[in-house]
Amino acid sequence: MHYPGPDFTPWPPDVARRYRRAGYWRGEPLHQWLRDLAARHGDRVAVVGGEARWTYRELARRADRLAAGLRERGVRRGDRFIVQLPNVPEFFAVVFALFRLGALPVFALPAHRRSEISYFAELTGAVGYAVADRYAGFDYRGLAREVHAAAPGLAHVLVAGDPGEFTALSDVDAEPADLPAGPEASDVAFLNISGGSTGLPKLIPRTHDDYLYSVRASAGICGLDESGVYLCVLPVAHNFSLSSPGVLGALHAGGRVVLAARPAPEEAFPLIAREGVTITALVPPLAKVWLDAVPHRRPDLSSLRVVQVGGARLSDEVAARVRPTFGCALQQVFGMAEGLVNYTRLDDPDELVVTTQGRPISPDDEIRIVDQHDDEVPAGQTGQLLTRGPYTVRGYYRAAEHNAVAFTPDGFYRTGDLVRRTPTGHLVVEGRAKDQINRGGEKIAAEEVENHLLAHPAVLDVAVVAVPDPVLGERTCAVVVPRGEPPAPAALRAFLRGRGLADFKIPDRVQLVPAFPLTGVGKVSKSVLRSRLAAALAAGG
Ligand code: J2J
Repeated sequence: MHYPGPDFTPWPPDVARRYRRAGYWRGEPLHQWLRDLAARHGDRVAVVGGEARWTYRELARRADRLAAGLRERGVRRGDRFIVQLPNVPEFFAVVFALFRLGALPVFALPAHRRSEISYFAELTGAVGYAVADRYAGFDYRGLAREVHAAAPGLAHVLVAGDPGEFTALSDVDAEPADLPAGPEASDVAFLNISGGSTGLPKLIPRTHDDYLYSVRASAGICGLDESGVYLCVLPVAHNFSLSSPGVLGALHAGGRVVLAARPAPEEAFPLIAREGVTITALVPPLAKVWLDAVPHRRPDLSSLRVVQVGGARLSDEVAARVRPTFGCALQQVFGMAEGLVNYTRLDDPDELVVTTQGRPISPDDEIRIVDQHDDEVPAGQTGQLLTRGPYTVRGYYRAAEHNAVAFTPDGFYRTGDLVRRTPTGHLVVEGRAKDQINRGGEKIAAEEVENHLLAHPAVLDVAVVAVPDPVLGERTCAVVVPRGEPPAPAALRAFLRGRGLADFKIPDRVQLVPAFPLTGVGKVSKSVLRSRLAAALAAGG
């Protein structure tokens, strides 16, 4: 299948020159970066996960041997390789091995299922797929079997743990003596997943240069140094936990990464005490769960310096509880896998930390807040956020048509977020213009779920919208106009599961209606649907 559009939309040459001259892009590819870290911090512990404690040297050695093993099996520079690993140390060996070869990891979330993974395989023409044997009660070898049957191009299925009929990751091992030269820093290093707002998920090509800049600058903003211990509780491959400053930021500082298999307080709190964790990153619903757990569990959190919260809007009330309850600083993080990341700073006054979502990393992050005609709104007013800068991409992977609407002609990314800016330059997220549901940090493109539901014979029309939720912030509701006999909600959910859709995208509620409220131009009015549903919910419906 041929996909229109380039794999990668480069920055204009004069802009790229400017970013290099400013020292943002340093010409260092990620595998070289790891080698330098290993030279500097060799015997220090880099990654802790389960029983494993890998030093920097050990991590670099494993990545090199795995790279040589993959090379022997035919993996080449420019190949794509789907990586769907949970929070296990092998994640690092695999991605740095791929970086070393110049093959591109395609980051998938542990929650993704056949629908998402098959699509990534098809879109990217991936040659391989790395999974864990089992995780959170799910057997990924079964998923690999299904995906492989539909995408025979996936020549290498690698399994961390018991491989079944596939290849054990530990068997991919060779002397790294004559590996060819690795990729350039200006090359695309990997494909990130976008939250998405369209029918099919989008992939985001990030270069070594641009990503490392965001990691380095983020580590600085978060005050990470060799004494830093980062606890990774969110999925490691998510942009937040990978780079803001995340696991890579902790490595950059010569600190230690601690991987939590599950984010629940009973797992995370003992790890914080045992490892002396200094910083961690949470989504708002998880922050609430942790805050509520502190009075009962009385954990030793005395090592914590910073708790970051981001991925979805944190309410001011919950934000205000963080410092008194955890005894450390709160940092709000408003970021996106496409690039731009905003942080409240550690020396910001409390008022700003509690009520804003921070300000951009870079002095060269360009921010425009505009109305529906792309005209800037007056200072302090709410509008749509557009951005471009030294670590914000200029286009999605193989998506020419979508790029024409998702980016302005002069290269600004349309975030779809509604924000206002305070006089201090901090952004406050006021809402969203994109057709997406943010379910406690997990992003759901309404159109993607709608397209699946439209394939059901008893669904004439459907609109997937957000309904307010006290725990998650938002949940999903599929509003369905039936064709003939109304389908049972449970049957629709089972139908979506059967189509291999990730669980978090399965609608929480299904509402049957005879017809949709229409806008003036005859389109479904989702805003009317949303307010009707919210009103019905508030009234106890
Ligand atoms: C409101 N909405 C937010 C916040 C993200 C750091 C942190 C988060 C992400 C992330 C990330 C928000 N308040 N604090 O990649 O590096 C919503 C916005 C945004 C979208 C991006 C990082 N923080 N959001 O969440 O690519 O709508 O990245 O455009 O998953 O999440 O989602 P994603």
